Amino acid sequence: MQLDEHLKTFGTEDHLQQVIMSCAQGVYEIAALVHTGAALGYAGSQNIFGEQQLKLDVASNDILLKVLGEQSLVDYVASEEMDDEQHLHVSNTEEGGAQSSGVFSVAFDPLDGSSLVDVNFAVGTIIAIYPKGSFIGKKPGEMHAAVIAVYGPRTTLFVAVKGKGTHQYLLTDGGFMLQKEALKIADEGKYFAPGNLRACVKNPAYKQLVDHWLTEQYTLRYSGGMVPDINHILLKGKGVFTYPGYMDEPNGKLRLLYECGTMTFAIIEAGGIGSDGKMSLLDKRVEALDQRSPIFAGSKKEVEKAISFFV
Ligand code: AHM
Ligand code: MG
Repeated sequence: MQLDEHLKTFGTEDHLQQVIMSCAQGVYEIAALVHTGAALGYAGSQNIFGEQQLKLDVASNDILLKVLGEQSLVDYVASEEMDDEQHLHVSNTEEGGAQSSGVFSVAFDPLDGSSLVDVNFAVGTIIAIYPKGSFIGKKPGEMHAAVIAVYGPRTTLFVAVKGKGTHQYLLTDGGFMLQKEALKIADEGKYFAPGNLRACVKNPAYKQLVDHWLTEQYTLRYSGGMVPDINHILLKGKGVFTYPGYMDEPNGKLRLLYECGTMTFAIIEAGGIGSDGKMSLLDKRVEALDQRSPIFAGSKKEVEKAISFFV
């Protein structure tokens, strides 16, 4: 079944469906760039995090801005590759002011894990569809839908719609086809994906957690890309992904708006949980676009166990 047909089966609202389909078109175009290596190399610019941008980062960002701009449903956009949030469409009012006609605000990390592209590891795109308006003050729990792509040997897509579950689609010659409906993450499962292992040196709690996983003979499934790592949890239906902070970087590296909140939304729609160690990431307010957050996400009991080492 095609993506748009499947979205209709669970009553996805028309406007939301249109924006999801635009995101899918963007993923289709980004996949072509990733798979051919057409835009490898540095762009010669930096993002707000001071990270070198790859040509692929910039090209993927441009693709998403283009596809989202093709209809008038999007109000604000924010991207890991842009300095600030911006209105996608602004029209002038009779009084001479400016107003946006959008219904949704869309935040994205156009190519997460892009430092892995040159070695041909899997990478991803993370897109969050929120109600209209600025992202500042919003919580990931307000999201209408998450659209997450994995560019591996195959291009696959997760779409999570609030209250309607997380589903997986496969990019084929005929478009995105439903592959797995209503993914389900079990409460327990012995897979671990330990991001920021370097933090063990300055965060003994993390080292103890890793020792626990090793002693209990958990299986390591870690690629260095958050999207393929969480993809593993969603598809195997169990496991835990962690990216804690440490003394110098108490919030770690991953961003609440662009990465942690959106991935958690898809995990929670599949029956798992996602926390910063203290609270659900869905309840955490976005105070700044570039706000970072620790993340512990996946199977409920595995996440709770992991967090217990840090309290
Ligand atoms: P990016 O958005 O700059 O690509 O960084 C995000 C990626 C995640 O996919 C991954 O979990 C993390 O960086 C790994 O970072 P590190 O190996 O530096 O800890
Ligand atoms: Mg990223």
